[in-house]
Amino acid sequence: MIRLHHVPMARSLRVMWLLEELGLDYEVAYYSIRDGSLRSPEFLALSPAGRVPVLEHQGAVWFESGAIMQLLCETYPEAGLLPAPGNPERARALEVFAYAETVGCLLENLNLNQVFLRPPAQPSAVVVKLLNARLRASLAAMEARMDGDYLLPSGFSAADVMFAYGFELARYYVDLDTYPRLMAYWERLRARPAYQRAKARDGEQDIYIQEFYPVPEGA
Ligand SMILES: N[C@@H](CCC(=O)N[C@@H](CS)C(=O)NCC(=O)O)C(=O)O
Repeated sequence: MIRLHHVPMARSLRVMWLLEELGLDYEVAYYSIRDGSLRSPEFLALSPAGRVPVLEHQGAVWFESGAIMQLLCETYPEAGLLPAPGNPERARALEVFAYAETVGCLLENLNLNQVFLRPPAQPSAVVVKLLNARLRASLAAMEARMDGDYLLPSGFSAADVMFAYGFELARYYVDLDTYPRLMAYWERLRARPAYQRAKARDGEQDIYIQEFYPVPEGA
């Protein structure tokens, strides 16, 4: 039995997309980031910080999206979605796995400031400006390195799933047209049937209320 604990449009979408790429059957337990369900004792027993994704896989319980992605790729090596130890591309793949969380943490902090803070609390305009600049710099660095169809020279891999999830979400904070190579890359990824199946199961997101969150005036 495989069960994914999932919040629509959260990092658990990475795992959902990978499960689709692997062609595995899985159940989905849906949660909302807003209703307290991630803080229930039952969920905290699965995920110590009360975060998604969690994957129950054949009796094991895994949390942290990067670890889950790596474990899945290594459990199903025949899919060829992560270079094995000894393969020269493995270093690049693991770098991208971690870099995706550099981007993920910037998005998370922008979300805290610009989406989740409720009045009378106010975001710091200066902090938002810095976070936004750091996000743009992180994406620009990947844009500069993008010299093929996918992040690894050998082709599509789980590294693309890890990184592209954050690139898609960055549209709430930055103009993605600033990154033409990443945009062309993203169009290639969006066309993948597995991505489309994952989006069909993702569910209705209740994280973002606006289409775009600009840096506040006066920052
Ligand atoms: N590094 C962790 C981060 C997980 C994480 O923060 N997930 C968010 C959704 S994207 C979450 O569950 N947040 C709930 C909360 O912070 O209360 C991972 O990659 O799995």
